[in-house]
Amino acid sequence: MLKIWGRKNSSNVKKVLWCAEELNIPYQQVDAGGSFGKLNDPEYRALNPNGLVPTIQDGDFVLWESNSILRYLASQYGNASLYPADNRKRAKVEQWMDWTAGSFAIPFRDLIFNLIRRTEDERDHAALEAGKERCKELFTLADKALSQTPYLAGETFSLADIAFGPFAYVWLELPIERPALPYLTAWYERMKQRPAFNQIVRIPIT
Ligand SMILES: N[C@@H](CCC(=O)N[C@@H](CS)C(=O)NCC(=O)O)C(=O)O
Repeated sequence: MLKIWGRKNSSNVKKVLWCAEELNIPYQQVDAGGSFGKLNDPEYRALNPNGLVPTIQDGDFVLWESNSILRYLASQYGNASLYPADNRKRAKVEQWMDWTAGSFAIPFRDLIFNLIRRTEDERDHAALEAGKERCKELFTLADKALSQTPYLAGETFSLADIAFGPFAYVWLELPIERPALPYLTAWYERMKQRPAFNQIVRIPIT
């Protein structure tokens, strides 16, 4: 059975669990990272030399990097609408996946770590403010895209929404000042109609 390593409250792990649920792939989730530790165990490092989650084991096949895992699961367990075969449609999905990984990772980490995971003494206020501003810009850009199409990569739900969803959930639920982003909010309401989004992504933010 597919084994998914990673704590359930990690945004990158959530993507993989959500994708597995959408594709109805039976899986076993193994807690690792955060307070669960394990990431420096030699057995884990042998699977993922980065010492990060998520990692998957599918039989003897091992893979890390959450967005690569999404692509693999959709290709291997076949769902043409999540990851379209048409080159141009697929490229749009890839574009948004790369954008979430490349643009969000650092500002989002700076915002979350400083806002909820650090004490007042540990907090880096400059990084927190910069993260807040950048996230605002990025979510505003997503709102603009979502004013054109109901889902990030076009007319249908895809891996792009899965890669973006866990970040958007946290940002939309955090007690911070946000500009009014009606299209992003409407997209969020659409995600809430998906049982797997509610089950995997909408859990307490810790
Ligand atoms: N680019 C990697 C990033 C992985 C990553 O940063 N994972 C974080 C959790 S979101 C992690 O392992 N942090 C250490 C920990 O959880 O202890 C991916 O998308 O898989």
